[in-house]
Amino acid sequence: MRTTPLGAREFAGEVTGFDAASATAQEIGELRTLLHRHRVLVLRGQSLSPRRYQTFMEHFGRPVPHVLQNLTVPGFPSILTISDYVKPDGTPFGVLDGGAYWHADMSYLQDLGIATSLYAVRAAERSGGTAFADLASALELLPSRPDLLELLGCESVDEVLALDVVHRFGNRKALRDDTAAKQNLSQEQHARLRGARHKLIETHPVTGGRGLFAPSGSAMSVVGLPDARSELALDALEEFVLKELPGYTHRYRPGDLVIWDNMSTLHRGTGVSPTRDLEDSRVLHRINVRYAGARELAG
Ligand SMILES: O=C(O)CCC(=O)C(=O)O
Ligand SMILES: [Fe+2]
Repeated sequence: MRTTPLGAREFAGEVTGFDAASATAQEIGELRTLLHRHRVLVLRGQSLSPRRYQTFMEHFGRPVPHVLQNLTVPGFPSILTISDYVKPDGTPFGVLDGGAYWHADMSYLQDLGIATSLYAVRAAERSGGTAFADLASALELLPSRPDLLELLGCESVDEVLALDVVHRFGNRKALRDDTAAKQNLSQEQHARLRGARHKLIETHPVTGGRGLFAPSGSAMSVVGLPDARSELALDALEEFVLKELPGYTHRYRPGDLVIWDNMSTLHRGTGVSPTRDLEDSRVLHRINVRYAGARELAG
C-alpha cells in the first residue's frame, strides 16, 4: 500500500496497492489511520458489489442511513444513489444534487464523527466532480486573522473555543429556498432533522485533535451573535478556508472509491447537470458511517 498526497499539507491521499474487496483487517486498519492523516482518500480501480462495499465501510464505523430512503439502492437502506441520470419518465435515478454548496455531511446530527464514501459505479466526462477543502490547519492559522476573531465577537482564540453553532438540515445560504421542502421530506423526516448544536471548534472523536468544524452548509448561526453578524462571520470563515487552506477536486472514473472525514473537511459537488443518457451519466453509491463503535471492530 502506497500513498501520494494530492494537495498541500498532506491533504487528500491517493492510495495504490489496495483492493477493498480482498483487504485484510490489518490493511483496513492501516487505511483508517491514513484517512485521519490525509482527511480524504482516493482509491482507483476498485470493484465492489453493494454488499462488499457496505461490509468494507462497516470497518470504519456504523452506517447511518440517509433520510432520502426512496433514492437508496434496493435492499441497501444505507447506500444512497447520487446521480445526474434522469429516467425516461422524468424521475431522478438518484439524488441529483447531493450538495453543490460547501458543506460537511450530516453536521445537523447531534452525534459527530461522520465519514462519507462515494463509489463510482459509472462515471462520465461531462459529469461533475467533488471538490474538497481542508480544515485541518484552520485553528492554527486563526491567530493570524484578527479580523475573523473580531467578526466572531472574540478577543482571543480562547474565546473562539467557547463558541457554539446551530446546525440544521439544508444550506444556510439558500435558507429561503426551503431546501427540505424541495426534497419532499415528510413531516416525520423533518422531525428527525430538528438540528443540533456544536462547538465552532470541535474535538475529533477518533484523533482527539481540535479543529474548525463545518462553518458552511448546515451551519445556520453562531449562538449569541445577531443574525446579520453571524452570517457575515460564517461566510468569512468559509472564504478563509477556501482561500488559505489546501484543496483538491476529484474527477471520477468508474471504480473510484473516495472516502473522507467530515470533521476536518468541507466538500461540494461541482457542475451537476441532469442527463437522460444513461451511458453519459454519473452513478455514485454513497455510504455514511459514524466512527463511534469502529474501535470495537477488528483491525
Ligand atoms: O455531487 C457530489 O460530487 C457530492 C455529493 C455530496 O456532497 C454528497 O453526497 O454528500
Ligand atoms: Fe455531501
